[in-house]
Amino acid sequence: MVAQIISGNEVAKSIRAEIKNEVVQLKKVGIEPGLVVIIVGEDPASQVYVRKKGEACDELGFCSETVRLPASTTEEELLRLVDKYNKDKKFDGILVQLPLPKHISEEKVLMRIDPGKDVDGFHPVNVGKMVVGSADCYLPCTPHGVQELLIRSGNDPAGKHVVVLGRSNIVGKPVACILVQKAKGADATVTICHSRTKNLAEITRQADILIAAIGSPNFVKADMVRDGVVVIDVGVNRINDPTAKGGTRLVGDVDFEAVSKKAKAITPVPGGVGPMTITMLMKNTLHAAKIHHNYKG
Ligand code: L34
Repeated sequence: MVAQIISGNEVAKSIRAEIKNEVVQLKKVGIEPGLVVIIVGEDPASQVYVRKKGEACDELGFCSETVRLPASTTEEELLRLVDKYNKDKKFDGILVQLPLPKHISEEKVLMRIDPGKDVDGFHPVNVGKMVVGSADCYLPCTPHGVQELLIRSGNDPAGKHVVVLGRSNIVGKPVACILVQKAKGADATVTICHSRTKNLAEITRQADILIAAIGSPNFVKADMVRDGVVVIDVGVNRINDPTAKGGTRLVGDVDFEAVSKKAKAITPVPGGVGPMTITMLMKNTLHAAKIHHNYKG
């Protein structure tokens, strides 16, 4: 079977075009969506993602600011900065890039963000609203991006057995929660697997849709999937490869070469889920701007 390659770049492009049009309309009535991204420390992967978020803001006509803080920043300093942006009307969304240095409590910082500006959807108020299926909440960007990729690539999860590999708060748990919801673009039967799961391959082989989010390079092998599976690879792992430019190469959690031979559809890494994460962040920020300005367009 020749798998359909689900291009996150392409889907992201069309969603961004939709957002761009909306921004044009908003600007006519004096509204400019604003996003502030805060990054603490020098983690190279985080630097890349944060730069891409700033570039997306520029591309779509959002006002944006990136605050780069040293790894030595104290929790108190970061909390005070969050307080400042909570009050600043110029910014509709606040994003604190994770992971944070060990001496700062991520939970404390995320709790401090005004839930109305929590475009990451990580604040417990938004997490709670997501669980009950409230329309009025910010869905976390990567899980929401996964759902959009499935829908827009013609792979509606309704009635399908979705197997999620990984139980993180950023991807595994929320993506399971979103896809099991009684709603359009969801309605799946969901199984979550993790490091303590017994007979993992037996379960993954039952998947109609497999979502890999464990952060382990090339973990999913061909013998772990059935013919015709749809695979969404959330992993972004940088591995050493002397033949690659810079000596490293990005790979997902799925052995793409082998698994794509059995799959009906599969996302690549890079160019799959990554661009969707950033695009859903833009969508959440646009939504926040509309709410903050009581815009009913
Ligand atoms: N607060 N922290 C917060 N919000 C988030 O939504 C994130 N995440 C995850 C890490 N920490 C976070 C991201 O932004 C992961 N993530 C993310 C964002 C973008 C990309 C990957 C992960 C991405 O654009 N990936 C590109 C390749 C980038 C590269 O060259 O390294 C891709 O095509 O997959």
